[in-house]
Amino acid sequence: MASNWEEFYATHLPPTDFEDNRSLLKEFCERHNKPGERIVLVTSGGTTVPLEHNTVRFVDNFSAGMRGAASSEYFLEQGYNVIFMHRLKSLEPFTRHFNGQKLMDMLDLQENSRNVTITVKPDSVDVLAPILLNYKAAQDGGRILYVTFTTVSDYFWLLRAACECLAPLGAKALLYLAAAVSDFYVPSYEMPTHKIQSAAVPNISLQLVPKLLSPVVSLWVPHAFVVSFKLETDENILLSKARDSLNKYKHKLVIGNILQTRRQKVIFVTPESNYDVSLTREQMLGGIEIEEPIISNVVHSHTNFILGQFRSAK
Ligand code: 9Z3
Repeated sequence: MASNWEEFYATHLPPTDFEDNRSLLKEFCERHNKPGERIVLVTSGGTTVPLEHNTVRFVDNFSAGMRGAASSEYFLEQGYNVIFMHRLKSLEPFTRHFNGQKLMDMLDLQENSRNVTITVKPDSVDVLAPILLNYKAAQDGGRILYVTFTTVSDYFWLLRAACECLAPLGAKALLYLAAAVSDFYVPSYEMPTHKIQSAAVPNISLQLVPKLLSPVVSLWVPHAFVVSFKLETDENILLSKARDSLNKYKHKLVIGNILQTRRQKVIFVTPESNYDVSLTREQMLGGIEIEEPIISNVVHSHTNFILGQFRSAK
């Protein structure tokens, strides 16, 4: 019998831009599969579940994409090459700092009869310059690849393709699965083609989404360092849920967080122990982001993991 996830791929077509993205992923992974280089796959943002093939309505998963976007910047700082696999229109590394009208407010405009000059306001240069510098360094060095998904099905296709391209890197590949993935969906064959009519209250039946962590860890990238996130709203069950996930999928690390406090505190759950990573009030007021200590801890564990593999291969 086919497993749930195999059945999912058999009954859901790949997104239209899938082959283009697959080529981009392959080229990126081959180019960075060199001694001393590492690649992290960061997934970010929430997936949608369409209710109609010609989609007017969909169910969405909450996530601004801040965790993934901020983490990607810190991974780049630590020398990683980054595949930023994110929900279309969610926050992105670098541009996340200038959301809404912020960028407009940083600019000045002088106009005379001959020409228009746009300049950065002197007090904004200090803010913009370091971000622009890091952005340019990542772009010019070809160290970041952006790929996007919208639906949970797009996400499934992209994640498997990314894993296939990352597999040859072995332990040098890090998966940092911060995207908020739908737990329920309407199977393609049960979905109406056209907009659901409101003459009567529709009866929508949802099915459980297969858990992709299982083939990711055991089949697709068995030598990679896999980190997943666990999101809860009830503090009392977070640790046990995170530990259950680690026991079930046997990956390396689960980072647990509570919706309301996710910017201040997370819990690292490893096979051996668990510990909090948090910011003090002063750090928060000083503009430190929780992703900074999260990434330094993750990178430290990934380095130990690579060294461990290296020693056991000798
Ligand atoms: C997370 O827990 C992320 O940290 C957040 C980040 C989505 C809370 P924001 O994007 O928020 O900064 O606004 N992601 C994983 C969520 C998730 O769906 N996890 C699954 C689960 O909890 C397991 S893969 O069951």
